[in-house]
Amino acid sequence: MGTPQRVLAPWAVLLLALQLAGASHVIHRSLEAEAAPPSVPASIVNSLLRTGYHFQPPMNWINDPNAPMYYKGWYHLFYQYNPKGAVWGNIVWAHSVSRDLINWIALEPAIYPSIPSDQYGCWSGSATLLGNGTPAITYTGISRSDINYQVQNIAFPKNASDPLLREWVKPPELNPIAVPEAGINATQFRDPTTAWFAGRHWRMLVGGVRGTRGLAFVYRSRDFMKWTRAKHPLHSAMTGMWECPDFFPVSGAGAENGLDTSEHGVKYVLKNSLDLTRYDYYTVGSYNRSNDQYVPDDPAGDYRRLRYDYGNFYASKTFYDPAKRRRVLLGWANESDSVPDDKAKGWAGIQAIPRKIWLDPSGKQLLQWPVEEVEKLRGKPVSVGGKVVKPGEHFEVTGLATAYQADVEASFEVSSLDKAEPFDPAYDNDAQKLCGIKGADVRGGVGPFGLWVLASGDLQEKTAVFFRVFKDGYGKPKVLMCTDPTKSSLSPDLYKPTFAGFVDTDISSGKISLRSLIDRSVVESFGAGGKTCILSRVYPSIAFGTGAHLYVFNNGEADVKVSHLTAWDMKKPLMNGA
Ligand SMILES: *[C@@H]1O[C@H](CO)[C@@H](O)[C@H](O)[C@H]1NC(C)=O
Ligand SMILES: *[C@@H]1O[C@H](CO)[C@@H](O)[C@H](O)[C@H]1NC(C)=O
Ligand SMILES: *[C@@H]1O[C@H](CO)[C@@H](O)[C@H](O)[C@H]1NC(C)=O
Ligand SMILES: *[C@H]1O[C@@H](CO)[C@H](O)[C@@H](O)[C@@H]1NC(C)=O
Repeated sequence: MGTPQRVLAPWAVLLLALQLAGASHVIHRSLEAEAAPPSVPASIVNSLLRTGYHFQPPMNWINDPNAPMYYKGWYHLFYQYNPKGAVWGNIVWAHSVSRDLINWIALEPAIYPSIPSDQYGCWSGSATLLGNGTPAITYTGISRSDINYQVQNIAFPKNASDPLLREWVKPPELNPIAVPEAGINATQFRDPTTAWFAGRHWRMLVGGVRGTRGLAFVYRSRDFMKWTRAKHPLHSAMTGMWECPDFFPVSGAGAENGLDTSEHGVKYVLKNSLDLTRYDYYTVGSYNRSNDQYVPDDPAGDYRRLRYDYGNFYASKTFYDPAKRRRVLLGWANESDSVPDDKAKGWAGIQAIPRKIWLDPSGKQLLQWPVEEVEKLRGKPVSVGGKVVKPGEHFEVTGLATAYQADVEASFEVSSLDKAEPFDPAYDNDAQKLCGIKGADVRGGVGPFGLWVLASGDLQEKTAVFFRVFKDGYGKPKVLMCTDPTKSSLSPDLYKPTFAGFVDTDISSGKISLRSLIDRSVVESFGAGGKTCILSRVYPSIAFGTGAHLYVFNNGEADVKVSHLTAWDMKKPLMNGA
């Protein structure tokens, strides 16, 4: 694996020194001069399509977020990283720190192959703050060269007084802390969670599979050093391999404060990343501390499939932020371009904007909202109020300096739900397919209405983020939220799925809200206050830079009023020296 490359630019060292000296205000870099788009479709290998305020290193491949935590005034984010290229491989844990989850400083890789039990790769894992406040990291190591033989390892800070936690030690007498015993498939045994303390033991989960049954193994320890597997997994379901399990308490329906992983929750959330579909699913349920069993509230929940995000969002992980008493979710979004394009541009993968998450007042699902710190990037607002969009009409939201790098919040009000189309129950579990058939350009009854983002002035290119309201057999409204990228680019070889999810919201008043974080090749949207979220990667060939526009459209038969819409151009934060 060799020695990982330095990722800390010299000027970042200087900024870091300034921040450590107390000058920890936000440092914005000015936007680079934006070139006018060319008149012929360009290659997607274009610096104007590199994201502006989503997390990424200066170059190379990234995937799963690892061990997010708050320690001595700093947020830490580690992530799966290939120091040698823009495709997966040579995996180490890169490391960045932040005061606000938005401005990031790159440090040296923190965890890289250095002991027999991780010599062929350091895969995903988590951080736990121990009783004395010191963090520990548990992670998956690859210990054989012939197959991806997986064991679990532990690492501690070399110097716990260093708030930046730059160096980690892997005690040889402890590692590995767990091996695939008889009955466990050694190539399907990974991604330890943050541990929690209950009774006299610490517990942590490790993802796995038995046959086609995905499961979360439970490991217990009294001292955090010696770990023993419990007889029964925490939970399992016939879904294939569970990667990156995450398990945490929530403080009650509608309560926005987060809980430390060891605190008692009114409810618990179990998330797993399904290797088969490559999406993150979760259930809300109850956890019994005496037998370490978790039971989803909705017995069909393991298959009915609530998702954090209905777009590109995988291998996510949460952590408890004691500074703001909230639980924060981080997730990886991959590219939707081709591997040759990734190699040509020299980078692949971003992290979604960190989201605060809490239990919806219904108790049935989570709500998610971009952390408030992202609002510090907002520039001058542009507002629209009380504007009615007639069937088949659209209007441009003008005055935004950078419609390609913006934050948009909109509240819509539908005049009447009478014209809602009948809902075909065949699509009950397949919003994405329904959106594929009823995309943004297919005329509807109530909707499609919403935003055209990253749109060219002639509307040849546009990504539609919208709602469409149906009526089920009992006349009850059913709301679909969708991102339709089929017209997002004239460039070939792009993955353009019509990502979609249903929105469990009461639209009887006709009101619904939408927020979109637009960032050059990212459209990250939050429907109905964060009930349904969709992150899409798109690569416009003309609607980039100053060629990008923002519109509101209504392709239904009912009038839609834009009660309020505010859009802000977004500044570029400090981003790992890039
Ligand atoms: C540990 O970190 C603290 C804070 O950064 C520093 O003052 C101290 O010198 C470090 N100790 C060692 C042994 O490096
Ligand atoms: C272990 O998992 C791998 C990857 O899914 C599979 O190819 C292999 O057959 C499994 N081995 C056993 C013994 O089930
Ligand atoms: C929790 O598990 C224990 C031990 O199996 C059992 O006695 C108890 O009834 C369970 N509690 C609930 C609320 O199910
Ligand atoms: C992201 O890329 C697309 C297109 O190549 C794949 O279809 C997805 O499976 C992939 N997602 C993940 C999580 O790997």
